[in-house]
Amino acid sequence: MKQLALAAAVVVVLAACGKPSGATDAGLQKLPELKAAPLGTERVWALDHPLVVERDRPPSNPGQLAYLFDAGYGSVSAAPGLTPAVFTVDGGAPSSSGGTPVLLARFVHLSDMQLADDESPSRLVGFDNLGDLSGAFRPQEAWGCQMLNAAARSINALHRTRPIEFVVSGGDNADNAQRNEVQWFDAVLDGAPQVECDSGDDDDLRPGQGNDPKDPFVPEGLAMPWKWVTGNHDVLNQGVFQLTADARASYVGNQAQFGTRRWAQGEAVPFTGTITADPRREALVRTALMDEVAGSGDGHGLKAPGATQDGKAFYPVETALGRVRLVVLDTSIAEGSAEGILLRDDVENRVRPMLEKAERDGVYVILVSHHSPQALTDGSNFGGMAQPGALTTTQWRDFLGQFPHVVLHLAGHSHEHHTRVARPSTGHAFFESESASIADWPQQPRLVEIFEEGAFLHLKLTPFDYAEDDDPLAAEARRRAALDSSTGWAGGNLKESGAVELWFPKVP
Ligand SMILES: [Ca+2]
Ligand SMILES: [Ca+2]
Ligand SMILES: [Ca+2]
Ligand SMILES: [Ca+2]
Repeated sequence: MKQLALAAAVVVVLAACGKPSGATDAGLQKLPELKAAPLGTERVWALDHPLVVERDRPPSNPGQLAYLFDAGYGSVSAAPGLTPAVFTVDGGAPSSSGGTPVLLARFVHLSDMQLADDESPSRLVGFDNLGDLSGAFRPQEAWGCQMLNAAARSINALHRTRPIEFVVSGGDNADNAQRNEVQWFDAVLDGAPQVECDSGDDDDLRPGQGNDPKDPFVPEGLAMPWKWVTGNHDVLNQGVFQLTADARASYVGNQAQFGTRRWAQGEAVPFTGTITADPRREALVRTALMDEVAGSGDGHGLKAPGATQDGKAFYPVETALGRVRLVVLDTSIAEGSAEGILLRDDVENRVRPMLEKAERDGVYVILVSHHSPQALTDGSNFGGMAQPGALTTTQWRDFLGQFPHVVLHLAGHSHEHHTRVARPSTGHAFFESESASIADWPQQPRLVEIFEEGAFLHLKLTPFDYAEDDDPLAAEARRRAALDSSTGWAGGNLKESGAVELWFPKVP
């Protein structure tokens, strides 16, 4: 009964506050600039409630969500800074090189935003579970644009302390390969005059401006360029299923078959049945995705010659001092499957020339892809089919081992911070590291700093929380993500803090 009353109230509000979609609202203001953004080595937000798997209380049910908040899930406190874990390629003690550190490059890795149009018929919320499909629904997913804006505010504050050259994505920028999701991602990071992350009905969940995630707002926008990396969620339905003609038609239709959200009926999900169609929900096949991103802002790396061939993003990113170069790889599989792939043809024709050039130039290389080498497959996992010419994890590591300037392969996808040393059977050892997501707790990008220090490169990867200062919507999103994590509904183990220092011997 209570829910019905609430739904009726929301419908009244909608009728009262309807306005043409895309209209600009006068008087909207950016949030104030942050005074400071602490790094994770100074302070982090920590969960107050231990992990207890609440199998019978799905946070997708507003009654259960309220119960879980009352039970203390979602409560967070500021905790002391993280102590970095130290890695060397030979497993020995870190070198006390004695050299004065010289900063070679400083950038941010921002991974797995999974910005979701939570009202789309493409949603598969009905499949949300405690296991492999935990990502089908998140109680914070409607707040994605506010979370991304909060991350941009923190990155800009760090930049004002010491310049950050660029932000590189970790992939899974959108959740569902949808045009409006990609456009929202671009608009928030590029600092559009206004963005409204709302589709179908123009919803106003709480009357008034700037007080709910479906309200328009003025994003801060990054103060530095950002670079695109493609993830499985950027090219597939829910990160798993191919965008068939039927799937593409359903995206812009009015039937929610597998569960979505219909705010007019309140927060409860999944809703199945007839919803308001929206052409801005167009599914983006990978060539259309490349065109959409390349056509926004400065093109986000995709205007480099040959960068978007075959709809796959492979390109280099230079750093200002010219001593370190990023090489972006596209490991997504448009034919289906959440896991990653590297095809021998792409490696030989697109990656090898970039690595050979880096070697000729004497430049250190950081590879960046959505999937880590550990997540490389032949494409035959759930939702996909075997692809000819796929490299195994071992073959990829052995390939990289031939290039002495390869220092690190940086990735996302796992939604957890993880670091390891890769020791190929031939060639040299290097590092692999995955950053956590923005979508799920701990919702942290990482600052990547590369120093030259005596006979070593010294890499510091440091997570940091997005700011919630003057931003109750970002704070609400954090508490929801905390609740999702500590009730077991987000999956994952979160064993590593993500603060690491990596020592790599310089190439003579
Ligand atoms: Ca979930
Ligand atoms: Ca809506
Ligand atoms: Ca709205
Ligand atoms: Ca509102």
